[in-house]
Amino acid sequence: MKTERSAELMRRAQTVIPGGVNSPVRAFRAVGGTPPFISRAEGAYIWDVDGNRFIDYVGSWGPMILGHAAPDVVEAATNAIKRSSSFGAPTEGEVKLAELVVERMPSVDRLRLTSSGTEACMSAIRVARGYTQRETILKFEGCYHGHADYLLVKAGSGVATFGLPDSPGVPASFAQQTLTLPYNNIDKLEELFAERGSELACAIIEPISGNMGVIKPSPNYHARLRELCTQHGVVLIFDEVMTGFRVHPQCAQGLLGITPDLTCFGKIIGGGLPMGGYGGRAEIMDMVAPVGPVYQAGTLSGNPCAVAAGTATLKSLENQNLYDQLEKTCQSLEDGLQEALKDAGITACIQRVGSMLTLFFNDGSPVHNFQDVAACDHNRFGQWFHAMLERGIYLPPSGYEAWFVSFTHTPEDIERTIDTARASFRALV
Ligand code: KE4
Repeated sequence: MKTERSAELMRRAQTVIPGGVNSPVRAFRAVGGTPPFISRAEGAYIWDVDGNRFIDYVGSWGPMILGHAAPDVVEAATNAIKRSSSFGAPTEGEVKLAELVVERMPSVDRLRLTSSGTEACMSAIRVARGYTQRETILKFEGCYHGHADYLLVKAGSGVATFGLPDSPGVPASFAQQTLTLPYNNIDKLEELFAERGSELACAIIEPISGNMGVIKPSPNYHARLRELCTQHGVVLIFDEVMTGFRVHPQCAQGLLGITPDLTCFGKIIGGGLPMGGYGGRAEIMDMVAPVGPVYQAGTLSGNPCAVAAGTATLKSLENQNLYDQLEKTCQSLEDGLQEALKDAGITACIQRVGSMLTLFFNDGSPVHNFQDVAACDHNRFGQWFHAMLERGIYLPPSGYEAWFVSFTHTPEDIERTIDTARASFRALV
């Protein structure tokens, strides 16, 4: 595989951009090597600056469910930018997008758009704190909600102890207002809510995890979390930045049948342009300025080009049978990978929800939480990642991430992926 131009660009990039990238995971630190610099993409394929073509399972980390350069999205964004890229004033497009989300999502009466998922999550938490007049928040180990200081926190020593900063620059005082629990552990939920439920402003969770690989909630987990939040007056925030309109036309909450108080959106809602959003019950969302006292703002919030791209994307996701077709594609991918693993005599655990999938190199046991993921063989993942990349399959460069399949991945692409996996597994043994 030719890599000269990417290598040269990485050398230049590192002299002017930290690590040569604008988001850490892109630097391939978890798998080693130099990342290909991408020049263009179309449908399920991306091309790098050395002319290599890959079948893409990153999909810009989730937004590209329609495939790259989807014609309707390109046309909508192109027409929008011809009318200027930004006004800093209300537009009809924002109203239409908000109406579309409110109509589609029973739990959302009001929606505020932001420019990223991080902004959406930090704003939802601020609204929850303002609404409840409480300061302590609860998050779950392995879930990622963007890089606001008080969310870069790891669990303290005991359930009821305060969080610890998980990055330099995060003041201990900020971390101390964040409690962390293991994902999928109902007993720990019961214990914490019994002890401190009345102190909590909110519980924020990825309803189906994607940021420690794909992990499904255990049976009754979210139902119990919902009950405990209701019982203690805690705002339940579903962070659907990744799962939103990815796993179901009504997001993970529609798939799971759980109604959160607030929902965070991102990725697909912007069609690949910078966009996030948060929304929920009117009585909570009407706390948000200018109608309420909780301040939140953004120069490019509701940007007309991102709104055009996001609206075109959501309109293409209107019917369930599109998701059914995508489910068939992803089931065949999962089945083929399982068979290839078996034929190679390699044990691993594949976990999938719709078009989000992760292959964990372990003894084949199911993965329920962050500790289980950390115990997987991430060195082996790195070797396999490169064996696949060299053969034209572009996977997320970390064993803690989800793969994303688009509507444009054809049966031939899936077959090619499985054949390549078969060859790559052989290279491992
Ligand atoms: P952004 O600020 O990156 O738009 O969104 C943060 C965020 C919030 N919530 C969830 C559930 C998310 O998955 C994300 C961002 N996801 C990562 C992928 N693991 C983005 C990739 C990156 O950081 O470069």
